[in-house]
Amino acid sequence: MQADSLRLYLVLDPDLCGGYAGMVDTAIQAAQAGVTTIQLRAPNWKKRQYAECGRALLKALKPYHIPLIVNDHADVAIAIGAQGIHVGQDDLSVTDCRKLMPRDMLLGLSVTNLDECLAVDPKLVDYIGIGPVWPTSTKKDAAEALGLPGLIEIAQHASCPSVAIGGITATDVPSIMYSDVNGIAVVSAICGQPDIPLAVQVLLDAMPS
Ligand code: TZP
Ligand code: MG
Repeated sequence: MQADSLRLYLVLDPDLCGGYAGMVDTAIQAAQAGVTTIQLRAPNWKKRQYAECGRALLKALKPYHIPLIVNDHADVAIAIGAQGIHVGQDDLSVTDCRKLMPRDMLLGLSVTNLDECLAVDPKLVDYIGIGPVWPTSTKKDAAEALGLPGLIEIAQHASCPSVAIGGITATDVPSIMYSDVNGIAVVSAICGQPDIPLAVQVLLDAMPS
């Protein structure tokens, strides 16, 4: 995976975006404004709805040439022809995902501590999401926040590209980007914001060049 694609990674949330249509609308506006990857994440959805929304997102995002990553469900991601899959430590293992996936599809893995990071096989995993950096109300079952020192330690040991996630706002972007990650992933800093293009621009402007 191009590490540049991880620079500003938007994770869509149906509650904050106002459902399926709101997610597609948010994705289009955010892609136009410069996000570099988009993930479909809807932990309470059935797979049928996931696939329908994923197909709508793929169609809407086609002109922008940015990857669409499907959270949790490898079968959905493969069936709809998404560019990637993102799994957590309790989802289908990365070894099993790779058995199912076409060769050129991307695979991301969440890590919440140093041991999980050290266990990553970069031959299987294209990127890791490290977090939560700060406490977040967006993910109800999030692990304990790492803080900046925890993020730095994990990012420095990563064997593949990485993004930081969890409670990140524009104010944190410079310090987080200096911690050896390739980008930041956000939900609430973009989803549900009154002006989506502005929210994206503020995050991009805060990135060190
Ligand atoms: N994984 C770790 S924290 C998190 C996810 C999906 C939620 C991040 O949301 P926000 O609103 O950017 O804190
Ligand atoms: Mg998961």
